[in-house]
Formats: sequence, C-alpha cells, structure tokens
Amino acid sequence: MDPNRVRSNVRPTVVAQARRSIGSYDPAVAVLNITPLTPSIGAVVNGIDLAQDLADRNVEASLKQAFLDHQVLVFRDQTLTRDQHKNFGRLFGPLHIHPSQRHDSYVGDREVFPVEADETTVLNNGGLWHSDVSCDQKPPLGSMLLLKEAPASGGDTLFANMYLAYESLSKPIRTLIEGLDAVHDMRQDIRHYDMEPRPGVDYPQSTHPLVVAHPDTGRKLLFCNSAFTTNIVGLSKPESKAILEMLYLHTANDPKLHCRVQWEPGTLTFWDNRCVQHYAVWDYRPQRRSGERVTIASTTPPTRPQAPSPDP
Ligand SMILES: O=C(O)CCC(=O)C(=O)O
Repeated sequence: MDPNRVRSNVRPTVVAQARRSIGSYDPAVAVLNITPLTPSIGAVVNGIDLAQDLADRNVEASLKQAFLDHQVLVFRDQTLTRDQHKNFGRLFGPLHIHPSQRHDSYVGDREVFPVEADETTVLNNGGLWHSDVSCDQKPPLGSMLLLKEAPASGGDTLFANMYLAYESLSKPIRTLIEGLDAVHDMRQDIRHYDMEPRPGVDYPQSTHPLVVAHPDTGRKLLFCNSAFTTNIVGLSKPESKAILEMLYLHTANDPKLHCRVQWEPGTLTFWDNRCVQHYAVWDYRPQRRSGERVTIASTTPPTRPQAPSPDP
C-alpha cells in the first residue's frame, strides 16, 4: 500500500481522536482511512489489504492505535489464506487455543476456531452476550473472525462497549461493584449449548475483578458476562444473581453501548475481547454462514484498577 495515498484519505475526526487518546501523538502513525460505525464503538478500516499491507510499520502502528480507539475493527473484501489470517493475529500476540481444542485427541488446526451454522444446527455459537473464554486465567486479548460464507441477509453480530457500560452505571453501583470479584466457569457456557460437562475433562474456571483496568488504555470497564460468569464472590446466591442480572440487562438494553456488524464473504472483524462483549444473531436459518476465528492470547490477567472511580 502507498501510505501517501492512504494518508490523504485520513478523516480529521479520526486524527483528532488518535491525538486525544495517545497523548504523545505521532502524525506518521495516522495512515488509515477509518469510518467509525458509531461515536463510541466500531470502525470500518477502508482501503487495506491484510494480505499485502502489514509489512508497512506505519500501517501496523495505526492499526494498533485504531484497535484501542474503536475496539472493533471491520475489514471488507479480504482474501486471506489461513496462514495470512494467523499472521495478522500474531501481529498482536501469540495465538490462543480454545479450551475445547486443547485436548490431545483434537483433530484439526488448534489455532483456528471454526464458526459454522446451517439448516442442521441446533444451537449456534455465540448467541448470547459474552466475551470470549473469560473462564481462562488470562482471557484472550482479541478475536479475528473472517467469514467465508454469509447469508443473503441477517447473521449480524452486535458488540457492546464495556468501558461505557461501566461509566454509565450510577456512582453508588460503581462503588458497590468495584471491590468485588466474580467467578467465570466454562461449565456454565457449555450448559448454554444444552450440553453437560463431561467427567474427567478439565474445564477452566477463574476469578476476576468485576471492574478491571484495560492493560493498554488504563480505562476502567465492567468485566462480567452472561455466558461464563456464575457468581460474585462473598455474596449470597440471590444477591449475586440480582446484581449480575442487573449488569447484564444494563449491557444488553442500552443501544448507545452497541454497534452492529453486517457481514459479507471476505469480511474480517477484529474485536478487543478485553473491553467488548458480542452477540451473534442467528436469524438466518436455514441459510448457511461459516468462517474461521483466530484468537490472540493475552499476557496479563484482568486486573483491578489502582484508583477508585472519580465522581460522575
Ligand atoms: O459468529 C459470530 O459472529 C461470532 C461468534 C462468536 O460469538 C465468537 O466467535 O465468539
């Protein structure tokens, strides 16, 4: 890619946003043509070929900044091989292997998580608000889903900005939840798919703070999700259930927190799993939708912020 060509397309708002968010702004980094999906979450990155353009250090730096600024990046018309898809993932860190693909007898490529639904599907993947594999001690940094087949319409994915989810809670609720930890358990996620955990299988379970600081931006966010989070430590069952349900409704019910990605074959969407939840809408049965997800491991567990919340 010719950076000068792309540079001329940079939208002033995006440049201004980058300036605000990184403090020590480097104009050489602003080489992407970005169209935000909403003011708070999601952006389409135009005019980039992920199979060709990643050797450009300015493009790499700009993508990393755009990822932090927008949390969800959408790339259209990508024709990546599986290896190129993985290499794009490795720009952000080592690849993560899903717990269901960790056992010795797994047949297939462990670094690729298949996403598929057709007329035979009984329950599709990701049809509830969740962040990926939050039951791991270090949940993934992010996921990159590349769709190969998309339905004629439908099959969108919703994403929620969990910074805003936290910031839009009232001060008393923020104060209440800031010191609390919650348990995240893969067995709960499995039960959502009408399956029972199998004896002898090691299902990950971890305890994470309910409010965490993003490791790169330092910004606080709400960290619990209806797929994996089972209970809040130290609370009675009804107390824990009431608070978690309130937090899930808060996340699901406010469209200001959300963006919606419509897919085509060749769309790759990359979400920051540390500060975003998502929901895959299954409204296209019996049509087929399929793709592959490459997931990037995180080097840090979710960590409690150093400072208490400022007053609203
Ligand atoms: O199919 C999608 O759009 C997303 C699926 C999902 O929830 C996931 O890969 O975690």
